[in-house]
Amino acid sequence: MNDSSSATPPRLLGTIHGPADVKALTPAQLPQLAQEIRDELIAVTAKNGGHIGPNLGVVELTLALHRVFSTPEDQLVFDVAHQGYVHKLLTGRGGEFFRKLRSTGGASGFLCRAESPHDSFGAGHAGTALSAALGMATARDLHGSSEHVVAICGDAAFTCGITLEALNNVVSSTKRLIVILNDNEWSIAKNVGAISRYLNRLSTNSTYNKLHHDVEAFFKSFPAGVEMNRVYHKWKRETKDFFVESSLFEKFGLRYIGPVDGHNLDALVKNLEFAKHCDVPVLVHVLTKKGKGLEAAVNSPEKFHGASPFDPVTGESRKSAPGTPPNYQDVFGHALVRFAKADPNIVGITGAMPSGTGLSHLAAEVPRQFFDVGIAEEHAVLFAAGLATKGIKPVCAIYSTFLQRAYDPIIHDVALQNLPVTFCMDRAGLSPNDGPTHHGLFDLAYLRCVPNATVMQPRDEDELVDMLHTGLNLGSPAFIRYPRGAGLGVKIKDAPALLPIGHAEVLREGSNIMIWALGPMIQDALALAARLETEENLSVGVVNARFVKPLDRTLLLSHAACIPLLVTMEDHVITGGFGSAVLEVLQEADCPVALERIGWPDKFIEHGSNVETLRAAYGLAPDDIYRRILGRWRNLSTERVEADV
Ligand SMILES: Cc1ncc(C[n+]2csc(CCOP(=O)(O)OP(=O)(O)O)c2C)c(N)n1
Repeated sequence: MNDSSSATPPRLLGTIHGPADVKALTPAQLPQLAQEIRDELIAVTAKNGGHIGPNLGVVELTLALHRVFSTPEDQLVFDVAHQGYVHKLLTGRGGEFFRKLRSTGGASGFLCRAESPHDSFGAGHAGTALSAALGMATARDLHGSSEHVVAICGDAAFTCGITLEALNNVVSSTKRLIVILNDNEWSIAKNVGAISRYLNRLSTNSTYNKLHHDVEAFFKSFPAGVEMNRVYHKWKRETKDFFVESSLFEKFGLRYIGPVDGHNLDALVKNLEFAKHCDVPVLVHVLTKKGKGLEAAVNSPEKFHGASPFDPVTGESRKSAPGTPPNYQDVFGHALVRFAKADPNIVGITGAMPSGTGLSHLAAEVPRQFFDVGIAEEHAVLFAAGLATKGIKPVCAIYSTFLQRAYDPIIHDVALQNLPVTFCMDRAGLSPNDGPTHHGLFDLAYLRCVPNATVMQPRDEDELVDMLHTGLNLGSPAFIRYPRGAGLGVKIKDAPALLPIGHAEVLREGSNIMIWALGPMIQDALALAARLETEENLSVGVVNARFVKPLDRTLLLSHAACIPLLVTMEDHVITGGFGSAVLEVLQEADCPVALERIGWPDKFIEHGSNVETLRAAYGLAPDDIYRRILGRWRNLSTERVEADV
């Protein structure tokens, strides 16, 4: 897939078709390759957007990994896998494929087993690498084979409970595992919590640093090819004090190596070689600079963690079209600030995503009522439950996809005890460039079955504020889902409304067809209704369902009693979603009305250039839906005529 058609003499990157080509380069050529990789990363992400900061930070580390290990025989398991672009460029996924990064037909923004045999484990959610790598290492031991397994975890991965659960099990599961701690001090925002402070002390502690230099010198004293285990044991003896004083990782039974300069290829290769020959699990602590090579990214690591398209020279974000309405996340964030200022019991909780969720506004304006708990969604929800028992009104702002991780605390701790926690689930619906790990397409299905839950979705940003106000006053668990990106640009009322629970809103009357729609699908439904009326002379109504649970049973059954065709539209999987909720009500009432359910099929939806492209690929473009509704109406009319005859 590499592009070697360039007229200018081939750059080194163009000659890299796989890891063997990386190994064939001389050490002196590596800095040039690193520079070319950085140029490519910047050019592609400036155009397509993407995780530029994390990738610029791991150029040398990834090169060193491919110099020392041999994929796909050896397994590299990247945590979150948003920092796998360099790995892609070194494993035959460069050229045009990479230039279409995160777009239809191009490379995924994450690692993915279906994309390459060099991707030993797919990801997109944080904190999975260590457990998965431990599973692979244990399987290797069971099989009696000898490949290496390397988990590459960011410092923020150690704020995840799962990483710590895996750490707790390493020594009881295997004797051979390499963990790279890629420490750049940043999560998306600055990393938080005690472990982050500990890592900071570890990397700036002069004893450790001195020791690291001593280790370098120690290695230099051995001739090439020396038996590494002997070296290791001598090193261990000579650094006994260090191991006794020991790092946190030593207490978990892993040998700690580091800190290593993550931009010094020679030091990286040497330490990885050493780790490769250890017969105990090791953790190599590598210090990297997020955004290295792009000044704007070094200066603004949070903005450039996952950037929208930007100017490659200045780093300025490409301006959105003039007049673009504010994003849902910011409307939510500002509304929460307003409510929190009026009520000191209202607090906002994020799992390491202050800016993505809009809680950064709360952090800036009412910091006492803001909590960033790290990448710890389970803890975030339990923490909220605890707060709620004492009269605090917690708002958990967690993307729909990441809330999946907190499913048990939602049921067992919040809902079972009927605690008043408000959940604000951004990125509900499609997240097109990110793909299947990030689409928020399952939340209705996983929440609808939970007793005590109220589940809603606003039609626009003003209704989002009403729903937040309603949730905060509900006295039981409230879940509000809303999509990625800009709202409709409607005015936000000065005083929010308390919505009557379980009441839908009729936006347009109709007698032939009634479309019950949710959230962003309402705009499509209104346009379809108008078109069906103009082109087919059909009377089509539209309902803003607002509540998926409790559903407006009364209104629904009244429609079912006199309107021949009902349609549901949702940005969610069809299985178990809003349409299924409607179907259940109709079935329970023995109501024989025709129902057409529009939603995403029972499949994992890949990444794509935009929502429109993906909708078209799955027959969900407005024209497709139009044809589907019309076809159903015509069939129905034929059946009725036949029945009359
Ligand atoms: C379960 C989950 N929660 C939140 C996120 C959003 N997220 C993506 S990357 C990231 C920070 C990762 O930081 P780190 O592991 O240190 O890697 P770095 O980007 O700094 O290399 C977060 C919070 C996620 N991917 N998964």
